[in-house]
Amino acid sequence: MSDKAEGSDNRASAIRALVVHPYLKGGAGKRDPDQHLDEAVGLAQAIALSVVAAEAVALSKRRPSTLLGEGTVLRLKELVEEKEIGLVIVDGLVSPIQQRNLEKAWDCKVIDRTGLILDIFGARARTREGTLQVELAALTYQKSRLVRSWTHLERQRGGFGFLGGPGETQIETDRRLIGERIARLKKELEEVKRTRDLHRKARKRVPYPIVALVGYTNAGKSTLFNRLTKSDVFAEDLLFATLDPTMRGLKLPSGRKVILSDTVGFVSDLPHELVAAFRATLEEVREADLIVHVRDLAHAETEEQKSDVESVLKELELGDAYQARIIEALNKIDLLETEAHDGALALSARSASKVAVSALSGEGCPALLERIDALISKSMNRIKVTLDRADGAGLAWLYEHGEVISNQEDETQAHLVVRLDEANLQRLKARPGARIDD
Ligand SMILES: Nc1nc2c(ncn2[C@@H]2O[C@H](COP(=O)(O)OP(=O)(O)O)[C@@H](O)[C@H]2O)c(=O)[nH]1
Ligand SMILES: [Mg+2]
Repeated sequence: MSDKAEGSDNRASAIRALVVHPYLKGGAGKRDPDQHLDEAVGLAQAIALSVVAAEAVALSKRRPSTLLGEGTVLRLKELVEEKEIGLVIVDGLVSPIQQRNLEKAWDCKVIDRTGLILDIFGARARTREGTLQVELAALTYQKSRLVRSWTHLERQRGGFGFLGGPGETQIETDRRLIGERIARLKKELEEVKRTRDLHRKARKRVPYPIVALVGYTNAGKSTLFNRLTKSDVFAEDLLFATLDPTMRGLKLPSGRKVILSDTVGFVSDLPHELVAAFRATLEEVREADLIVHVRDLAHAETEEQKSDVESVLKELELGDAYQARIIEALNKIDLLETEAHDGALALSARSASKVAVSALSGEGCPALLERIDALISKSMNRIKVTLDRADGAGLAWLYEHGEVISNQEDETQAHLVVRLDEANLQRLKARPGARIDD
C-alpha cells in the first residue's frame, strides 16, 4: 500500500474495507471502470480505511433489491468472510433498500459513494463554514433516505397510512427533527458567511506561511506531502501532529520554515448535493500563502482535471493576485514515455510556475522546494520596524518569523529592516509595541 499522509495502515484498528465499483455493461462513452475503481480506493484510503480488496463489477442491469446480481452478492459474501471485511463501499448510488439488503446478505456495514465522500469531508472540514456545510449535506442525505424508506414501508402495508404504527411514527419524528436541525444549520451558515472575514482573521494563528497542496484525488498530494516533509520535521510538528495530521512543518532550502497542508482532493462526478460542502471544505486554501496544484500528468484526463481545479479555485475568491501564488507540480513523470518525460522537464525549465516531479521517485522534488522558496520570498514584504530594546520577546519573534536584514540599536530602541510574509506582517501589526514605518 502506498505512503499515505492520512492513511493509518500502521494503525491496528483500521477498518478492513472492500471497495466495489459497479458499472453497467456496455455503458458506452463512460470512463474506464478501473480508473473509477482506483479513485474510489484512493478516497477510501483518505479516511484511514485499510482497503483489503477492490473490484469493478459489471452489471447487466441494476437489480432493485440488491443493485448487484445474485451471483455477485454470494461471491462477495465469501470474500467478506474470508478477508474479515467490516465495511463494503459500493461506489455508486445505492438506495436505502439495496443498502439494507446488502448489509443483511454480507453481515457488515455498507455505504455508497455519497456516504463515503461525506465522511471524508466531515473528517477534513476545518473551518466553521466547512463543518456546517458538511453537516447540512449529511442531514439532507439522511433525510432523503428516511423519506424513501418510509414510502417503501407504506407501500408494503398497502398504503393504509391511517393505520399508523410505531415504525412510521418514529420515522416521522426523525424527519421532523432532522428538518428542524437543517433549518437551524442554514441560519447558522448565513451568519457564518456574513462574518466570514472576521472569523478568518481570528483563525490566523499558525505562526508560519502556509503552503497548500490542492488537486484531484490520486494526483499524488499525500505522497508528495510525505516526500517533502519526511526528512525534516520541526518541533512545532508536535503541536500540529495531535491536532491535524494533514499539516506538517517543512524547512525550505533557504532555511525558511513553512507549514505544508494536504487538502481534501477533488473527485470526478461529485454528487451534486455535496458541491457546496466540498467548496467549504476547501475554505482553508484561502488562508494559504502559496498553493501547489498537484497534477497527475500520467492520467488520461489530466487536462480536464486541471481546468476543473482551476475553475473551483477561481470561485474561492482567492483575490486577483492568486495566480502569482500558485505552482503547478506536474507529478508522476516517472510513468511517462521518454519523450513526454523530457517534454515535462523542458516545460518546467522554461516556466517559473511549473515543476515536473515524481513524488514516488523524488525526481524534481528539490527543484519544487526551490520554487516554493523563491515564490514565498517574492511575496515577502520588506519593512522597517522599531521596537523597544527591552522588548526581547518582540525581537526574538522577528528573528524567528522574518528575515532580519539589518538591526541598529540606540539607547532605548532597535531599528530593524525585516522581510516578512503577508501573514506575519499582519501579525506584527496586531502586536502592541511594534512601530512599522514600511
Ligand atoms: N508512479 C507514480 N505514482 C505516484 C506518484 N505519486 C503518487 N503516486 C501514486 O498515486 C496514488 C495516489 O497517490 P496519493 O498521494 O494518495 O494521492 P492523493 O489522493 O492526491 O493524496 C498512490 O498509489 C501513489 O503511490 C508518482 O510520482 N509516480
Ligand atoms: Mg491524499
